[in-house]
Amino acid sequence: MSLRTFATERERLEDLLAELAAFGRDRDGDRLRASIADLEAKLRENRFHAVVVGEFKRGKTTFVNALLGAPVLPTAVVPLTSIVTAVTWGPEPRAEIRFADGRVTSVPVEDLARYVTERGNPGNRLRVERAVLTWPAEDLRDGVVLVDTPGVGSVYRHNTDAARRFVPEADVAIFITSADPPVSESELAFLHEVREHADRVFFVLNKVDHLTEEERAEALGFTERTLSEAIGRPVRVYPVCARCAVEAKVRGDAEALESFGFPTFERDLRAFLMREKGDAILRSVARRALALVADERNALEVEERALGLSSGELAEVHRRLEDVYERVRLARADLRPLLEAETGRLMAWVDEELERLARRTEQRLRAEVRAYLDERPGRPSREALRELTEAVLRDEIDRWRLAHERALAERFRAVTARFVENAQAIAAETVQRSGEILGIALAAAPLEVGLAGDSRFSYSFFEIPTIVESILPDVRRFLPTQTARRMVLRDMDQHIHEAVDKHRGRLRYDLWQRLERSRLELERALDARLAETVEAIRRGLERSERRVQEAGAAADGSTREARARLERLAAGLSALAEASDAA
Ligand SMILES: Nc1nc2c(ncn2[C@@H]2O[C@H](COP(=O)(O)OP(=O)(O)OP(=O)(O)O)[C@@H](O)[C@H]2O)c(=O)[nH]1
Ligand SMILES: [Mg+2]
Repeated sequence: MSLRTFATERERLEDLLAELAAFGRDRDGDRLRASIADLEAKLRENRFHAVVVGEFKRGKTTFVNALLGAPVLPTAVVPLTSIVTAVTWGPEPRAEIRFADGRVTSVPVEDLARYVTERGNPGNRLRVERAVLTWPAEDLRDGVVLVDTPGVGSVYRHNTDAARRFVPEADVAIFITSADPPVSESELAFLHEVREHADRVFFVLNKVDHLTEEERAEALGFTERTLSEAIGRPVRVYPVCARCAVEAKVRGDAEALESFGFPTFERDLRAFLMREKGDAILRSVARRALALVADERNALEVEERALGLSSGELAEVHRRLEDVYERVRLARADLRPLLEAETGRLMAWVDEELERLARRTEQRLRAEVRAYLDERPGRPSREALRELTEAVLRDEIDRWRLAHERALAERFRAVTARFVENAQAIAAETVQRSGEILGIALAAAPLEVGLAGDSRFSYSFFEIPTIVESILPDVRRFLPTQTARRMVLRDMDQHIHEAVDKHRGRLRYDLWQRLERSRLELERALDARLAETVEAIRRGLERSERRVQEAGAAADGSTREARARLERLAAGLSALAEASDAA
């Protein structure tokens, strides 16, 4: 069976782009270069984020190692992973630690455990935000980023929320459970929270090597039923032995690997990523390249036609075309403030929702701080209050993001669809009018912007702000306890207000920036398309003028040859633009 992979299809597309660039160079000296470089960057920058989640000790880290094919990340029998670790492809093994205060340092890969594990970095006293590892695993070359997370429901409160935080933005989540013990309450609660994203979750039953054949079937049946109930629809569960898979890969033992079902999982994961995202990216880039081919065809038509015009007629054509272009500019300028106003309205909605979040969080924090102080009549611990505040803030913000980010992206998409249509109409009209002026039929290329079906802000994945900082009062140590309690409460109320306000501000800024970036990217794409359309017609005219000057209007075989080259390119690109997910 031939599985279409992102890597192979990307290579084909890159070849076609290189041919198109060569075509442009041969005809007009590299004028397509910027547009093509843009498309190449789109392909290269693509990332598939796969986040591995599950309760502590189910074998998440081992599973990541199995995907990598080597025991790269530290695993243990005690709750271990405390920090999110991302692994991406790189020619050399390299580890980078990012701290909450923004510092970044490179460390030897062997030292990773000192930063990302509970043992090496208890209670995250080093204040590590996350670790990023590059590793030369062939399977990551597609642009896959594997994200290992601390266990859900771990005894360490500070590390239980990471998984939830990463699910909404991942392209796929891999939920790892095992039969010993069976699916727990906290796992079910977690699944319930992320069920909105369940269409992007793979379910894995790990450690099946512990079980007899009979037990395995039973465990699989039970897990499938339990998870299906939690999610509200049937799910498929992959039985694997991650530890055996690591060992089999290290030994290069394909048979052993196969016997625990790991390759089936890997193949399905890859096919899923291709279908969900890879296809969309390839299609989008292929369509944009097709638009450039359509421009080149127009340039050829214009060139041929202009050769038959007298210089007086040509001057008239130029004049009338400039009028058309001026109208394009004006129509485009009219669209801009409208789009700005629409994004402004989206931000107003965000503000309302953030206001609600802030009110709710403040109330909850005040209630929890009071409850904490009531339960402990002695002197309140500054550290405990800090942890409590952090945990509540994180919890509320994570939940909010889970519920709102996708909605915001979808709203943005709905708003922008109209603008894309408008710009499309402007481009089509420009081409048609230019054709009329020249007395020929020209074809407008369809406008392709953004990635259909992807409603997430994919680029934000690693830009999640450090949500929580310690912003807490000094607890007065030497006052009588009642007085201390009153003062602590007063200080806490003040600080809770400030903390909530500060985090709301950060969240707002983060969302606003992403919205702005999306808007600017769209603007840029629309402008580029319109400019390319106009530019192609101009180029056709210029070329005909050059030919007249150089050789008179003698018949030139190069046009026929150029047409043939474009047809070949169009055929190759169309195949990619229309490729379905059939393997
Ligand atoms: N028998 C068996 N043991 C496994 C398997 N996968 C992992 N383990 C063991 O289970 C223990 C926990 O594995 P980890 O990969 O550290 O688990 P984790 O989910 O990352 O744990 P935390 O990071 O603490 O949440 C280790 O001792 C692994 O060797 C498996 O497929 N079979
Ligand atoms: Mg782990």
